[in-house]
Amino acid sequence: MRDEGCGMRGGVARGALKARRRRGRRGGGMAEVKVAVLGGSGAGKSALAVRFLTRRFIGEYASSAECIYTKHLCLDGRQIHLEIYDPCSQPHRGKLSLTDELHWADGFIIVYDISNRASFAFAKALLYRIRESHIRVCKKMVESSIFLVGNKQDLCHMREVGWDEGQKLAVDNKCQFCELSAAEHYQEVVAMFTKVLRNITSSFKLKEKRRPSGSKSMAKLINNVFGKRRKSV
Ligand SMILES: Nc1nc2c(ncn2[C@@H]2O[C@H](COP(=O)(O)OP(=O)(O)OP(=O)(O)O)[C@@H](O)[C@H]2O)c(=O)[nH]1
Ligand SMILES: [Mg+2]
Repeated sequence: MRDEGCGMRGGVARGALKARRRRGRRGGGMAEVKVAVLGGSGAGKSALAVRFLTRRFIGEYASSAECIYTKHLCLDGRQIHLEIYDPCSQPHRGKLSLTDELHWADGFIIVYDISNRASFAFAKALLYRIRESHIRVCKKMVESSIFLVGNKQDLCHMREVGWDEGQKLAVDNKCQFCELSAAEHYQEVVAMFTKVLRNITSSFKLKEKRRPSGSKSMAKLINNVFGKRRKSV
């Protein structure tokens, strides 16, 4: 994966996610990919996003405003305009109204803190909420575009959530899983984001294949109507 620069848009109004539902392609064949990083308060959402975008772990991150970070990169020879949504502080017991995020995002990274059981329960609730709404849309997409991340692996001496519990939750919800540390594991963070992007772009390709182009579908329609008639003459 080649990095081609990044930027950040802070203070995103809730309406901004709604207004930004356009999917798939930008000009010049560039794929537009939107990833929402969700999870309980303090799980490490901003740390993960910033680590991926800047390679750095800063330690303290503003959590009063939601942001959309943007990055241009090249993955498997394909140009990608990536947008990463980092919401402001999400309380564990917050109301799980994800309507805007669900419409906006092509993929989700659900983060919990392995040293905080409440954050795991919140991640579980988020997964159920995403699955129940997406299952009606496209089963295949749900299975490939959600990544469950157990963050703060460096705090394993304070562990409250076992690796096997995270793995089981991921298997039950047919999503991918890893444990890592945004603080210490830059390569793992990049590998995780890369998998998410690969899954999303290959689901785009699948959709493009399934949907016949305008001229092809018109030809098919004409053939269906006149082809059949011709037979009966
Ligand atoms: N030890 C350790 N601390 C981490 C790690 N990732 C994040 N943190 C710390 O956890 C705290 C919360 O991290 P954030 O990235 O702000 O978490 P968040 O999910 O964005 O939090 P909100 O925006 O408030 O919901 C910060 O003090 C980070 O420095 C990690 O991998 N290991
Ligand atoms: Mg944050």
